[in-house]
Amino acid sequence: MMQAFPHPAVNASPALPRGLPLESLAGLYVAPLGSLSSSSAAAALAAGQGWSLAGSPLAFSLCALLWREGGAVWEAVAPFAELLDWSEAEGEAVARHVGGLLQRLGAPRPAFAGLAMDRPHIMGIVNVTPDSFSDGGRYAETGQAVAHGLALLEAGATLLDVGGESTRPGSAEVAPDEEIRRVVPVIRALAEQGAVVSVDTRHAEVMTAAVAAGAAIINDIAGLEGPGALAAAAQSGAAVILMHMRGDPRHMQQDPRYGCAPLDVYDYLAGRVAACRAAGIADQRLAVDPGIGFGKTDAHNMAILARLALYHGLGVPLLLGVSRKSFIGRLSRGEPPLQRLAGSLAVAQAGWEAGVQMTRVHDVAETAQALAVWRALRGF
Ligand code: YH5
Repeated sequence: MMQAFPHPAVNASPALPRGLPLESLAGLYVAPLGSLSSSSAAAALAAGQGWSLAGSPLAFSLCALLWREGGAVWEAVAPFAELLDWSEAEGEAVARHVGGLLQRLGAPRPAFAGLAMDRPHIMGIVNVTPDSFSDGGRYAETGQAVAHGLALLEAGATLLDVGGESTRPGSAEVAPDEEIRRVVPVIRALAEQGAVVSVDTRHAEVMTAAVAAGAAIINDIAGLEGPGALAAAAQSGAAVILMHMRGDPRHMQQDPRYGCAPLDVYDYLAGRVAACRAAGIADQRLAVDPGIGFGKTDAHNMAILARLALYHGLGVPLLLGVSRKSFIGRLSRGEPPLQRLAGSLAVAQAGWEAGVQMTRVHDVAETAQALAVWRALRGF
Protein backbone atom coordinates (compact mmCIF):
# COMPACT_ATOMS: atom_id res chain seq x y z
CA MET A 1 0.00 0.00 0.00
CA MET A 2 2.84 2.40 0.69
CA GLN A 3 3.60 4.59 -2.28
CA ALA A 4 5.73 7.65 -2.90
CA PHE A 5 4.19 10.69 -4.56
CA PRO A 6 6.86 12.70 -6.33
CA HIS A 7 5.64 15.65 -8.39
CA PRO A 8 7.27 14.73 -11.69
CA ALA A 9 5.38 17.42 -13.55
CA VAL A 10 7.09 20.23 -11.62
CA ASN A 11 10.77 21.17 -12.06
CA ALA A 12 12.49 22.92 -9.15
CA SER A 13 14.19 26.22 -9.91
CA PRO A 14 16.86 27.26 -7.39
CA ALA A 15 15.83 30.93 -7.55
CA LEU A 16 13.15 33.28 -8.86
CA PRO A 17 13.74 33.55 -12.62
CA ARG A 18 15.21 36.81 -13.92
CA GLY A 19 13.70 37.81 -17.26
CA LEU A 20 10.98 35.19 -17.16
CA PRO A 21 10.38 33.91 -20.73
CA LEU A 22 6.62 33.90 -20.27
CA GLU A 23 4.38 32.66 -23.05
CA SER A 24 1.42 34.16 -21.22
CA LEU A 25 0.83 35.81 -17.86
CA ALA A 26 -1.99 33.34 -17.22
CA GLY A 27 0.78 30.72 -17.00
CA LEU A 28 2.19 32.35 -13.85
CA TYR A 29 0.80 31.24 -10.48
CA VAL A 30 1.43 31.91 -6.78
CA ALA A 31 0.81 29.19 -4.17
CA PRO A 32 1.04 30.20 -0.49
CA LEU A 33 3.14 27.68 1.47
CA GLY A 34 2.43 26.87 5.10
CA SER A 35 0.49 29.12 7.41
CA LEU A 36 1.06 31.21 10.52
CA SER A 37 -1.58 32.18 13.07
CA SER A 38 -2.19 34.39 16.12
CA SER A 39 0.78 36.43 17.23
CA SER A 40 3.14 34.98 14.62
CA ALA A 41 0.72 35.93 11.84
CA ALA A 42 0.35 39.44 13.28
CA ALA A 43 4.13 39.82 13.61
CA ALA A 44 4.75 38.65 10.04
CA LEU A 45 2.07 40.99 8.66
CA ALA A 46 3.45 43.96 10.66
CA ALA A 47 7.00 43.26 9.43
CA GLY A 48 5.87 43.11 5.78
CA GLN A 49 6.92 39.43 5.79
CA GLY A 50 3.46 37.94 5.61
CA TRP A 51 0.16 38.14 3.79
CA SER A 52 -3.35 37.18 4.90
CA LEU A 53 -4.85 33.95 3.60
CA ALA A 54 -8.21 35.02 2.15
CA GLY A 55 -8.94 37.42 5.02
CA SER A 56 -8.80 34.57 7.55
CA PRO A 57 -6.82 34.71 10.82
CA LEU A 58 -4.09 32.72 9.01
CA ALA A 59 -1.15 34.28 7.17
CA PHE A 60 1.59 32.91 4.93
CA SER A 61 5.13 34.16 4.63
CA LEU A 62 6.51 31.74 2.05
CA CYS A 63 5.27 31.20 -1.52
CA ALA A 64 5.83 28.94 -4.46
CA LEU A 65 5.99 30.79 -7.77
CA LEU A 66 4.93 28.38 -10.50
CA TRP A 67 5.12 28.98 -14.21
CA ARG A 68 4.53 27.16 -17.48
CA GLU A 69 7.44 27.19 -19.90
CA GLY A 70 7.51 25.20 -23.13
CA GLY A 71 5.14 22.46 -21.98
CA ALA A 72 6.95 22.11 -18.63
CA VAL A 73 6.11 23.55 -15.23
CA TRP A 74 8.72 25.22 -13.04
CA GLU A 75 8.60 26.18 -9.41
CA ALA A 76 10.70 28.51 -7.25
CA VAL A 77 10.15 28.90 -3.51
CA ALA A 78 10.68 32.36 -2.05
CA PRO A 79 9.67 34.50 0.93
CA PHE A 80 6.53 36.52 0.23
CA ALA A 81 8.44 39.84 0.51
CA GLU A 82 11.06 38.66 -2.00
CA LEU A 83 8.32 37.69 -4.46
CA LEU A 84 6.92 41.24 -4.33
CA ASP A 85 10.36 42.79 -5.04
CA TRP A 86 10.98 40.29 -7.82
CA SER A 87 7.64 40.99 -9.53
CA GLU A 88 8.37 44.71 -9.59
CA ALA A 89 11.86 44.15 -11.04
CA GLU A 90 10.31 41.98 -13.78
CA GLY A 91 8.39 44.92 -15.21
CA GLU A 92 4.91 46.30 -15.18
CA ALA A 93 2.96 43.41 -16.72
CA VAL A 94 4.38 40.84 -14.28
CA ALA A 95 4.02 43.24 -11.33
CA ARG A 96 0.36 43.84 -12.20
CA HIS A 97 -0.39 40.12 -12.62
CA VAL A 98 1.35 39.10 -9.37
CA GLY A 99 -0.19 42.09 -7.58
CA GLY A 100 -3.64 40.98 -8.70
CA LEU A 101 -2.99 37.40 -7.58
CA LEU A 102 -1.81 38.57 -4.15
CA GLN A 103 -4.83 40.86 -3.86
CA ARG A 104 -7.15 37.91 -4.50
CA LEU A 105 -5.14 35.56 -2.26
CA GLY A 106 -5.37 37.97 0.66
CA ALA A 107 -8.73 39.72 0.35
CA PRO A 108 -11.47 38.98 2.90
CA ARG A 109 -14.29 37.04 1.25
CA PRO A 110 -17.84 38.35 1.39
CA ALA A 111 -20.46 36.09 2.97
CA PHE A 112 -21.34 33.03 0.84
CA ALA A 113 -25.06 32.18 0.93
CA GLY A 114 -25.21 34.22 4.12
CA LEU A 115 -22.31 32.35 5.79
CA ALA A 116 -19.33 34.40 7.05
CA MET A 117 -16.22 33.19 5.23
CA ASP A 118 -13.60 34.25 7.81
CA ARG A 119 -13.68 30.83 9.48
CA PRO A 120 -14.21 27.23 8.32
CA HIS A 121 -17.70 25.78 7.92
CA ILE A 122 -18.77 22.14 7.97
CA MET A 123 -21.09 21.00 5.18
CA GLY A 124 -23.00 17.87 6.22
CA ILE A 125 -23.78 15.33 3.50
CA VAL A 126 -27.42 14.24 3.18
CA ASN A 127 -27.72 11.43 0.63
CA VAL A 128 -31.18 10.67 -0.71
CA THR A 129 -30.04 7.79 -2.90
CA PRO A 130 -31.47 4.29 -2.39
CA ASP A 131 -28.07 2.84 -3.37
CA SER A 132 -25.95 5.17 -1.20
CA PHE A 133 -22.75 3.24 -0.51
CA SER A 134 -22.14 4.42 3.04
CA ASP A 135 -25.62 4.86 4.43
CA GLY A 136 -26.92 1.67 2.86
CA GLY A 137 -30.16 3.36 1.82
CA ARG A 138 -31.19 3.93 5.44
CA TYR A 139 -32.02 7.56 4.67
CA ALA A 140 -33.69 6.89 1.36
CA GLU A 141 -37.03 8.08 2.62
CA THR A 142 -37.77 11.76 2.99
CA GLY A 143 -38.48 11.62 6.71
CA GLN A 144 -35.25 9.82 7.46
CA ALA A 145 -33.20 12.15 5.26
CA VAL A 146 -34.71 15.19 6.96
CA ALA A 147 -34.08 13.71 10.41
CA HIS A 148 -30.50 12.96 9.39
CA GLY A 149 -30.04 16.55 8.15
CA LEU A 150 -31.42 18.01 11.38
CA ALA A 151 -29.10 15.75 13.39
CA LEU A 152 -26.13 17.00 11.33
CA LEU A 153 -27.09 20.62 12.12
CA GLU A 154 -27.30 19.69 15.79
CA ALA A 155 -23.83 18.12 15.51
CA GLY A 156 -22.28 21.33 14.13
CA ALA A 157 -22.93 21.55 10.40
CA THR A 158 -23.70 25.09 9.19
CA LEU A 159 -24.84 23.92 5.77
CA LEU A 160 -26.32 20.73 4.35
CA ASP A 161 -25.59 19.22 0.93
CA VAL A 162 -28.60 17.27 -0.35
CA GLY A 163 -27.91 14.89 -3.24
CA GLY A 164 -30.11 12.40 -5.09
CA GLU A 165 -27.63 11.02 -7.61
CA SER A 166 -24.78 8.71 -6.63
CA THR A 167 -21.58 9.95 -8.27
CA ARG A 168 -19.30 7.20 -7.01
CA PRO A 169 -16.84 6.12 -9.70
CA GLY A 170 -18.70 3.91 -12.15
CA SER A 171 -22.20 4.65 -10.84
CA ALA A 172 -25.20 4.80 -13.17
CA GLU A 173 -27.05 7.99 -14.10
CA VAL A 174 -30.35 8.97 -12.48
CA ALA A 175 -33.08 10.62 -14.57
CA PRO A 176 -33.64 14.26 -13.49
CA ASP A 177 -37.33 13.72 -12.63
CA GLU A 178 -36.41 10.86 -10.29
CA GLU A 179 -33.69 13.07 -8.77
CA ILE A 180 -36.27 15.84 -8.22
CA ARG A 181 -38.65 13.37 -6.52
CA ARG A 182 -35.87 12.39 -4.15
CA VAL A 183 -34.38 15.77 -3.20
CA VAL A 184 -37.14 18.39 -3.37
CA PRO A 185 -39.22 17.25 -0.35
CA VAL A 186 -36.04 16.94 1.73
CA ILE A 187 -34.77 20.37 0.69
CA ARG A 188 -38.15 21.98 1.36
CA ALA A 189 -38.38 20.52 4.88
CA LEU A 190 -34.78 21.39 5.81
CA ALA A 191 -35.02 24.93 4.39
CA GLU A 192 -38.30 25.46 6.30
CA GLN A 193 -36.39 24.58 9.47
CA GLY A 194 -33.92 27.38 8.65
CA ALA A 195 -31.05 25.26 7.28
CA VAL A 196 -28.72 26.61 4.61
CA VAL A 197 -29.13 23.92 1.95
CA SER A 198 -27.11 23.14 -1.15
CA VAL A 199 -28.28 20.77 -3.86
CA ASP A 200 -25.65 18.37 -5.25
CA THR A 201 -26.72 18.04 -8.88
CA ARG A 202 -25.54 18.28 -12.48
CA HIS A 203 -29.01 18.74 -13.96
CA ALA A 204 -30.55 22.11 -14.82
CA GLU A 205 -34.14 20.98 -14.06
CA VAL A 206 -33.07 19.76 -10.61
CA MET A 207 -31.27 23.07 -9.90
CA THR A 208 -34.38 25.08 -10.71
CA ALA A 209 -36.71 22.84 -8.68
CA ALA A 210 -34.31 22.71 -5.73
CA VAL A 211 -33.88 26.49 -5.52
CA ALA A 212 -37.67 26.93 -5.77
CA ALA A 213 -37.93 24.54 -2.79
CA GLY A 214 -35.51 26.66 -0.75
CA ALA A 215 -31.96 25.60 -1.67
CA ALA A 216 -29.57 28.55 -1.31
CA ILE A 217 -26.63 26.90 -3.10
CA ILE A 218 -26.15 24.82 -6.26
CA ASN A 219 -23.26 22.36 -5.86
CA ASP A 220 -22.36 21.05 -9.32
CA ILE A 221 -19.63 18.42 -9.72
CA ALA A 222 -19.68 19.24 -13.45
CA GLY A 223 -18.92 22.97 -12.99
CA LEU A 224 -22.22 24.05 -14.65
CA GLU A 225 -21.09 22.49 -17.95
CA GLY A 226 -24.23 20.39 -18.45
CA PRO A 227 -26.99 21.43 -20.87
CA GLY A 228 -28.79 24.52 -19.55
CA ALA A 229 -26.98 24.41 -16.19
CA LEU A 230 -25.20 27.77 -16.45
CA ALA A 231 -28.39 29.58 -17.45
CA ALA A 232 -30.49 27.79 -14.81
CA ALA A 233 -27.99 28.67 -12.08
CA ALA A 234 -27.73 32.30 -13.21
CA GLN A 235 -31.52 32.61 -13.39
CA SER A 236 -32.03 31.00 -9.96
CA GLY A 237 -30.16 33.70 -8.06
CA ALA A 238 -28.60 30.98 -5.87
CA ALA A 239 -24.95 30.71 -4.88
CA VAL A 240 -22.85 28.17 -6.83
CA ILE A 241 -20.06 25.72 -6.02
CA LEU A 242 -18.03 24.94 -9.14
CA MET A 243 -16.20 21.61 -8.92
CA HIS A 244 -13.57 20.22 -11.26
CA MET A 245 -14.13 16.77 -12.71
CA ARG A 246 -12.19 15.10 -15.55
CA GLY A 247 -14.58 13.07 -17.69
CA ASP A 248 -17.85 11.71 -16.27
CA PRO A 249 -18.47 9.55 -13.17
CA ARG A 250 -18.73 6.36 -15.23
CA HIS A 251 -15.32 6.62 -16.87
CA MET A 252 -13.43 9.24 -14.87
CA GLN A 253 -11.02 6.84 -13.13
CA GLN A 254 -9.89 5.20 -16.38
CA ASP A 255 -6.34 6.53 -16.80
CA PRO A 256 -6.84 10.25 -16.11
CA ARG A 257 -3.91 12.38 -17.36
CA TYR A 258 -2.78 15.93 -16.70
CA GLY A 259 0.16 18.09 -17.71
CA CYS A 260 0.27 19.33 -14.13
CA ALA A 261 -2.85 18.42 -12.14
CA PRO A 262 -2.89 21.38 -9.67
CA LEU A 263 -2.42 23.95 -12.44
CA ASP A 264 -4.69 22.27 -14.99
CA VAL A 265 -7.46 22.21 -12.36
CA TYR A 266 -6.72 25.87 -11.54
CA ASP A 267 -7.02 26.87 -15.21
CA TYR A 268 -10.29 24.93 -15.54
CA LEU A 269 -11.79 26.62 -12.47
CA ALA A 270 -10.58 30.05 -13.63
CA GLY A 271 -12.38 29.40 -16.93
CA ARG A 272 -15.61 28.38 -15.17
CA VAL A 273 -15.48 31.43 -12.86
CA ALA A 274 -15.12 33.59 -15.99
CA ALA A 275 -18.03 31.76 -17.69
CA CYS A 276 -20.21 32.38 -14.62
CA ARG A 277 -19.27 36.04 -14.54
CA ALA A 278 -20.15 36.35 -18.25
CA ALA A 279 -23.51 34.67 -17.55
CA GLY A 280 -24.31 37.25 -14.88
CA ILE A 281 -23.32 35.29 -11.75
CA ALA A 282 -21.40 37.74 -9.54
CA ASP A 283 -18.22 36.59 -7.76
CA GLN A 284 -19.95 36.83 -4.35
CA ARG A 285 -22.20 33.97 -5.49
CA LEU A 286 -19.27 31.66 -6.34
CA ALA A 287 -17.08 29.08 -4.61
CA VAL A 288 -14.67 26.55 -6.15
CA ASP A 289 -13.62 22.96 -5.40
CA PRO A 290 -10.73 21.01 -6.98
CA GLY A 291 -12.85 17.81 -6.95
CA ILE A 292 -10.67 15.31 -5.11
CA GLY A 293 -11.17 11.82 -6.55
CA PHE A 294 -13.07 12.98 -9.64
CA GLY A 295 -10.92 11.80 -12.57
CA LYS A 296 -7.68 11.88 -10.58
CA THR A 297 -5.10 9.29 -9.56
CA ASP A 298 -3.73 9.23 -6.01
CA ALA A 299 -0.67 11.14 -7.26
CA HIS A 300 -2.95 13.80 -8.80
CA ASN A 301 -4.98 14.05 -5.56
CA MET A 302 -1.81 14.40 -3.46
CA ALA A 303 -0.29 17.04 -5.75
CA ILE A 304 -3.52 19.07 -5.57
CA LEU A 305 -3.83 18.70 -1.78
CA ALA A 306 -0.20 19.78 -1.36
CA ARG A 307 -0.94 23.01 -3.28
CA LEU A 308 -4.48 23.74 -2.05
CA ALA A 309 -3.89 27.38 -1.09
CA LEU A 310 -3.10 28.06 -4.76
CA TYR A 311 -6.86 28.10 -5.43
CA HIS A 312 -7.41 31.16 -3.22
CA GLY A 313 -5.86 33.02 -6.18
CA LEU A 314 -9.23 32.56 -7.90
CA GLY A 315 -10.60 35.09 -5.39
CA VAL A 316 -13.60 33.06 -4.15
CA PRO A 317 -14.19 30.67 -1.21
CA LEU A 318 -12.78 27.16 -1.39
CA LEU A 319 -14.62 23.91 -0.62
CA LEU A 320 -12.92 20.55 -0.04
CA GLY A 321 -14.64 17.17 -0.23
CA VAL A 322 -12.50 14.23 0.90
CA SER A 323 -14.72 12.48 3.45
CA ARG A 324 -14.41 8.65 3.25
CA LYS A 325 -12.99 8.80 -0.27
CA SER A 326 -11.19 5.80 -1.74
CA PHE A 327 -7.71 7.36 -1.81
CA ILE A 328 -7.72 7.31 2.02
CA GLY A 329 -8.06 3.53 2.02
CA ARG A 330 -5.40 3.16 -0.67
CA LEU A 331 -2.94 5.34 1.29
CA SER A 332 -3.54 3.25 4.39
CA ARG A 333 -4.58 -0.40 4.72
CA GLY A 334 -7.42 -0.62 2.23
CA GLU A 335 -10.09 0.26 4.79
CA PRO A 336 -13.73 0.31 3.56
CA PRO A 337 -15.62 3.68 3.56
CA LEU A 338 -17.00 3.43 7.12
CA GLN A 339 -13.46 2.95 8.48
CA ARG A 340 -11.96 6.03 6.85
CA LEU A 341 -12.87 8.64 9.50
CA ALA A 342 -9.34 9.14 10.88
CA GLY A 343 -7.88 9.71 7.42
CA SER A 344 -10.78 11.99 6.53
CA LEU A 345 -10.04 14.14 9.59
CA ALA A 346 -6.32 14.30 8.74
CA VAL A 347 -7.09 15.64 5.26
CA ALA A 348 -9.79 18.00 6.60
CA GLN A 349 -7.20 19.55 8.90
CA ALA A 350 -4.75 19.93 6.02
CA GLY A 351 -7.53 21.87 4.29
CA TRP A 352 -8.10 24.19 7.24
CA GLU A 353 -4.34 24.86 7.41
CA ALA A 354 -4.59 25.94 3.77
CA GLY A 355 -7.50 28.30 4.50
CA VAL A 356 -10.31 26.10 3.11
CA GLN A 357 -13.62 27.73 4.06
CA MET A 358 -16.02 24.77 3.63
CA THR A 359 -15.41 21.08 4.33
CA ARG A 360 -17.93 18.56 2.96
CA VAL A 361 -18.23 15.58 5.33
CA HIS A 362 -20.32 12.59 6.39
CA ASP A 363 -19.10 12.59 10.03
CA VAL A 364 -20.15 16.03 11.24
CA ALA A 365 -19.84 15.59 15.02
CA GLU A 366 -16.31 14.17 14.74
CA THR A 367 -15.23 16.85 12.24
CA ALA A 368 -16.71 19.60 14.44
CA GLN A 369 -14.65 18.29 17.37
CA ALA A 370 -11.47 18.24 15.28
CA LEU A 371 -12.23 21.77 14.03
CA ALA A 372 -12.86 23.12 17.54
CA VAL A 373 -9.53 21.74 18.77
CA TRP A 374 -7.65 22.90 15.68
CA ARG A 375 -9.11 26.42 16.00
CA ALA A 376 -8.16 26.63 19.68
CA LEU A 377 -4.60 25.54 18.83
CA ARG A 378 -4.49 28.20 16.15
CA GLY A 379 -5.84 30.81 18.55
CA PHE A 380 -9.18 31.69 16.96
C1 YH5 B 1 -16.89 16.85 -3.62
O1 YH5 B 1 -15.77 16.44 -3.35
N1 YH5 B 1 -18.17 14.65 -3.76
S1 YH5 B 1 -20.20 12.87 -4.14
C2 YH5 B 1 -16.67 8.18 -3.12
C3 YH5 B 1 -16.34 7.82 -1.83
C4 YH5 B 1 -16.69 8.63 -0.77
C5 YH5 B 1 -17.38 9.79 -1.01
C6 YH5 B 1 -15.73 5.60 -2.39
N2 YH5 B 1 -20.13 15.57 -4.29
C7 YH5 B 1 -18.03 16.00 -3.82
O2 YH5 B 1 -18.81 12.11 -1.59
N3 YH5 B 1 -19.43 17.90 -4.28
C8 YH5 B 1 -19.46 14.43 -4.05
O3 YH5 B 1 -15.66 6.69 -1.52
C9 YH5 B 1 -19.24 16.57 -4.14
N4 YH5 B 1 -17.13 18.19 -3.78
C10 YH5 B 1 -18.36 18.69 -4.10
N5 YH5 B 1 -18.48 20.02 -4.23
C11 YH5 B 1 -18.85 11.72 -3.92
C12 YH5 B 1 -18.50 11.41 -2.52
C13 YH5 B 1 -17.74 10.16 -2.29
C14 YH5 B 1 -17.37 9.35 -3.35
